[in-house]
Amino acid sequence: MKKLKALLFDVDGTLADTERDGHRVAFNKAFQEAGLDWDWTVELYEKLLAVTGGKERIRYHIENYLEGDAPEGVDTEEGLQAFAANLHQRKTHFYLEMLKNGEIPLRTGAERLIKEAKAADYRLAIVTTTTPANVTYLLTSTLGEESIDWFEVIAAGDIVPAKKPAPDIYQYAMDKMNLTADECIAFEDSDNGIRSSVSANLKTVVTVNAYTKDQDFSKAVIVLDQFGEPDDAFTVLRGDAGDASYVTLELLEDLHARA
Ligand code: XBP
Ligand code: MG
Repeated sequence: MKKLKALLFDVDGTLADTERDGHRVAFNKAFQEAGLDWDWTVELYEKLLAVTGGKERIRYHIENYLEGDAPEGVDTEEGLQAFAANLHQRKTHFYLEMLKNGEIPLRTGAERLIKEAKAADYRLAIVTTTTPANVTYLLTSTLGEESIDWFEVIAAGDIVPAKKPAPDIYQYAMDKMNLTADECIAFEDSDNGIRSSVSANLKTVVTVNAYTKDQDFSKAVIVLDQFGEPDDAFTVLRGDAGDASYVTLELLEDLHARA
């Protein structure tokens, strides 16, 4: 077994609970601005989360959930692509505005874990399907400007054509860092996320959220409700955390060392 060298963090749902009150709200603002009467409710959005990536999610909605007339021009592949890209650009604008206003905090224990790992010289990376600017703004608005430099690689958005659940984005990050899967641990929150990380042969710690708590995480090394803090213990939903009551580097070393 190789030494544990790096922690690879998903963003949406893992570092921050971004989907329901962040991305979803920003999509709806973009729809409203564009004069579309679409409303991505909390329930509908759960179904749309089957597809990762905002542009891809807009297309998926048009192709599968549209009630009433399709917007003009989406009947050709180019038209559909351009429509999704334009709408998504505005969605990103509204999402960044929310981040700038500090409306989206990190999840419990995320800041502590990142800082402890950095202090102990673990290498850090972000591995996500979201737009790169969304990551930059989330990190700087929660951890400060300098936090961008704590992450050796920020693998995000369209940097690989096949988004999660494909393993490509994890593979991309590990290639950039010149690391193999057995030198890393991944952190995920969703079915699409763990399918991606496990396909890249990564041991994966899952912290669930309201949208993902009933998904299948049988391939995770441990499933928790949160990273936790010394005074705010996690609940272990699957697996064995030993004596730990929050995610520590010691627990990660222990999980990494297990078969
Ligand atoms: C996250 C996503 C993202 C966001 C939206 O998946 O699916 O698409 O919902 O981001 P994961 P963009 O956490 O598995 O990386 O709109 O910027 O694409
Ligand atoms: Mg996620």
